Amino acid sequence: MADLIGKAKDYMLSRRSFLRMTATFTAGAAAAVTLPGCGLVKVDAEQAEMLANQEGKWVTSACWHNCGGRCLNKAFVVNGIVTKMKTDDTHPDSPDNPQQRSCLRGRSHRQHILGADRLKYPMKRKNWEPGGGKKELRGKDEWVRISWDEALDIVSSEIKRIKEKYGNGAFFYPSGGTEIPRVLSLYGGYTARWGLVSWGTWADVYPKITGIANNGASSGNDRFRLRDSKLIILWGANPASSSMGTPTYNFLQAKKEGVKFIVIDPLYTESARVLADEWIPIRPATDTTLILGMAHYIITNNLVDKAFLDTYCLGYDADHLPEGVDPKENFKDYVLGTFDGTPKTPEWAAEICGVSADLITKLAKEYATSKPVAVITGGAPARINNGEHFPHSLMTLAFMTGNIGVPGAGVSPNMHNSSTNAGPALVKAGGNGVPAIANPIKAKLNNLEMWQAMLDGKYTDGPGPKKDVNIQMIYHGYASDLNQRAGMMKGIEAHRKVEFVVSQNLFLNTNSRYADVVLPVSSPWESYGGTLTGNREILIYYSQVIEPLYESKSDMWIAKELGKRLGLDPQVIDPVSEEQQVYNQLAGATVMKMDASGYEKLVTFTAEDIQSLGVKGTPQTGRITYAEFKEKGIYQFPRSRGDKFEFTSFEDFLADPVGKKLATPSGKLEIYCQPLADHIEKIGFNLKSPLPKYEPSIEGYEDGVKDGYPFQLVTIHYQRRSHSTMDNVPWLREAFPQEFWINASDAAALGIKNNDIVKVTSRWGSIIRQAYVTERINVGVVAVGEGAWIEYDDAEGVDKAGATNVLNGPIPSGQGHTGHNSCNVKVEKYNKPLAPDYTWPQRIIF
Ligand SMILES: Nc1nc2c(c(=O)[nH]1)N[C@H]1C(S)=C(S)[C@@H](COP(=O)(O)OP(=O)(O)OC[C@H]3O[C@@H](n4cnc5c(=O)[nH]c(N)nc54)[C@H](O)[C@@H]3O)O[C@H]1N2
Ligand SMILES: Nc1nc2c(c(=O)[nH]1)N[C@H]1C(S)=C(S)[C@@H](COP(=O)(O)OP(=O)(O)OC[C@H]3O[C@@H](n4cnc5c(=O)[nH]c(N)nc54)[C@H](O)[C@@H]3O)O[C@H]1N2
Ligand code: SF4
Ligand SMILES: [Mo]
Repeated sequence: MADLIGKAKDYMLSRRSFLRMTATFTAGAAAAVTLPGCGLVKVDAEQAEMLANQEGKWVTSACWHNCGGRCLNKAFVVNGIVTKMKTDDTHPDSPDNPQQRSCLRGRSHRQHILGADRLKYPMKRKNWEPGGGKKELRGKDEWVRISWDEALDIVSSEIKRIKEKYGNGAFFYPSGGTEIPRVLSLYGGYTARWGLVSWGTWADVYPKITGIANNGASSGNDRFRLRDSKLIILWGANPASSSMGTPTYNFLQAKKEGVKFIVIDPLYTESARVLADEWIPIRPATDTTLILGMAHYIITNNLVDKAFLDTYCLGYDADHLPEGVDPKENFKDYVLGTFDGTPKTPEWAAEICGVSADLITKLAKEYATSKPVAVITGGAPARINNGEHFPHSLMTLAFMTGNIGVPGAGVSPNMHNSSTNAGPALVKAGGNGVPAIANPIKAKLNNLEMWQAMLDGKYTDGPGPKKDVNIQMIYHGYASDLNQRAGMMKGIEAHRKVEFVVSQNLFLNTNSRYADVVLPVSSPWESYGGTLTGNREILIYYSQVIEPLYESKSDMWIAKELGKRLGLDPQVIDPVSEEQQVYNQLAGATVMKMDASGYEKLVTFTAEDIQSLGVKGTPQTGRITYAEFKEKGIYQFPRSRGDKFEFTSFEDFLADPVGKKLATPSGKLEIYCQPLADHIEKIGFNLKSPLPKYEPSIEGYEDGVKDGYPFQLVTIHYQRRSHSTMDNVPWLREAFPQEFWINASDAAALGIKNNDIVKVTSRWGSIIRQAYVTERINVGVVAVGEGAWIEYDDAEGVDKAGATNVLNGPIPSGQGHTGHNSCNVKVEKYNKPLAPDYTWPQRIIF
């Protein structure tokens, strides 16, 4: 193996040439634009020559992370070694049929998968003993290599012991993968986790007020219809950093056709650099006031689309409320302040959101008069504590101006690869044929309560008194819960309290570092293959690239081996072979017929194909042969302007509001939404009015002012990594330095210069980072990329990596979805040096 890694190193693309490419990418507007059209990674001349002389083949490699994009990546495999990567060259690139080109992460994937810090062998903590041993050493103990047999015996005997002593409810499996949950479910069940981190309050608000599930693809326009917009507002959306792949490129086509772009964001983002005609900096977690201020102007200047509201909506004014509701409880009177004495004027809004009243007025006028307007919003502005008012009011603004259901109009809560391309999937994979196994235990801990629940044994289950829970084992699978959920310092405490922690991962990431036993997992590059979905026009079929590295094993192998030791039937845990699962997905894959009348089979399989794959199946005819799909690695649906697959959400409803009524109690768009209020009441954290009203967020701007935390923190999705995934890749660390954004005037007032080390403190913890002093962020706002792997310095009481969930508090509210962008902090200069993290030692434990 050492030799294999040595050989791979010889072939590596030089760090210098990679950084050169990164520099072009981050340098400015042109950079993000050119990504879809730029060349492949360059290698130095000597290396190019050496590589050219090698016999090898291109294999479609998985890029499977939860990264907001989905691109075609190929690995050149020579002698079982990956020597270089490339991206989509399966067809000529054009604006109408763009190639699905990868980002810097995809291009540095070898540095990740073949990293020296891959977990190589099962390891246990030196001071571990049954029941935990010195539990306080979790996160700082030494590691000891053990055999797979010993590792599996330890994990299974702890599972048995804990079940016997405390019962199944003591097992906590927070997230990721289906394999271990199958084992735990068959073994009597486990306490699960609930609550979303991505969508913020859009998650339940969108379906409650529209009757349509919020899966991203269901809202807004497809990429061609976006070109019909007059104005596109990126309302807290930064696709150039957080939806890599085609979204920014699609926006550019709209821009080329003359669409105006306004960006409302505390940061002047990469997307703003590329697209914005105007940038409106705002205070985080206060957007609702901006919306209400705009609504006030629109109402008082007779710009309301009354016919739209009367026909399609419930709750705008006293004449359109559900029966029995107090007529004072309507949106119009709330905005005008008729009964509460506070008109939500632009001046009122300006005080809170920091956007001037003049600008609010101008924006309102433009929004109401330049129809159609499309609003694209990431999860970010709704990723705030008790922030249900934001999505509710943003939708209402669109209803008031008839900016819904018309080509080029709409509100799209979406930050993934469908954000510029809404509409039903034009190609999709079939199911894998594996029957689910239900978890017999119904108790679930909310993201924002789980660590505290482990510390004090209580959790919320509805509006009644809290219930008891006694977690004694944390089993970390395919996720990064400790690092990626708010309240990390509580999380570490909880990890040091329970009797057993196990983590299966590719790396000694945060979950693994704080565990007793770590199990090395093989990556999808080392597995048989599979499918990946992306934007609605593509399906990717990746294949095995290399053999499993070192002693790593698949998640399923681990599940079966544990199952055997727990007396479970491995056939029930793993009833369908990997080969058959992939075949099922491919044979079941469907593609939209060219006349849009429904779906047909995608892949042709001959009897010989089926035989050579060693699977059960019957020959079928589809649009692409199995061999071609495997070779290309992608099927891309052909599109053109004006085709039958263009899409705008709510178009059907607008055409026929009775026949195609919505799945809400009123059949209409609900500005007055009792089901939403009931839903939140039932969850048990707080109450919400059925109307969209402004209520300051917990740890929003107002709390910061009140409590002496003058800065509002936003935690952005960062190009270095996909959440915490790939944070350990040194090249990416060097390219994206995990900097702390602060406005130049704020920095000057604190005596902070560019690259100075600063300490950032919230009510929950402290981090240190180097300052990026810039005009590209609003005054009073600071930002750090989420996902860095915590490096806690106990002596100093600070995290050196800038792990944002050290700062984000575990504050349960509303729907129970996390509010990572409402967080108050203090900032001060830190008078000790901090070396750039790409120079830090990697976490190599054997
Ligand atoms: N402060 C702050 N925190 C945030 C956010 C924020 O905006 N601010 N954003 C939130 C959002 S939107 C999200 S979606 C979450 C993401 O939170 P997570 O999904 O928990 O985070 P990832 O870092 O994607 O974790 C994936 C892990 O799986 C591992 N892995 C990859 N492949 C395999 C495999 O085949 N098997 C196994 N066993 N492991 C594998 C990777 O090494 C990695 O450790 O983070 C949230 N956290
Ligand atoms: N590079 C990279 N891309 C990713 C991911 C990743 O980890 N890395 N993760 C993917 C996943 S799972 C998700 S869920 C998405 C998240 O996608 P988003 O939520 O769209 O991404 P963010 O970077 O959190 O925020 C987008 C913009 O919103 C702004 N913003 C923050 N708070 C507010 C606010 O209160 N008001 C307004 N108006 N703007 C605000 C931020 O400054 C930022 O520019 O990203 C996906 N894409
Ligand atoms: S955007 Fe995502 S899928 Fe595409 S190359 Fe980057 S990491 Fe891979
Ligand atoms: Mo997410």
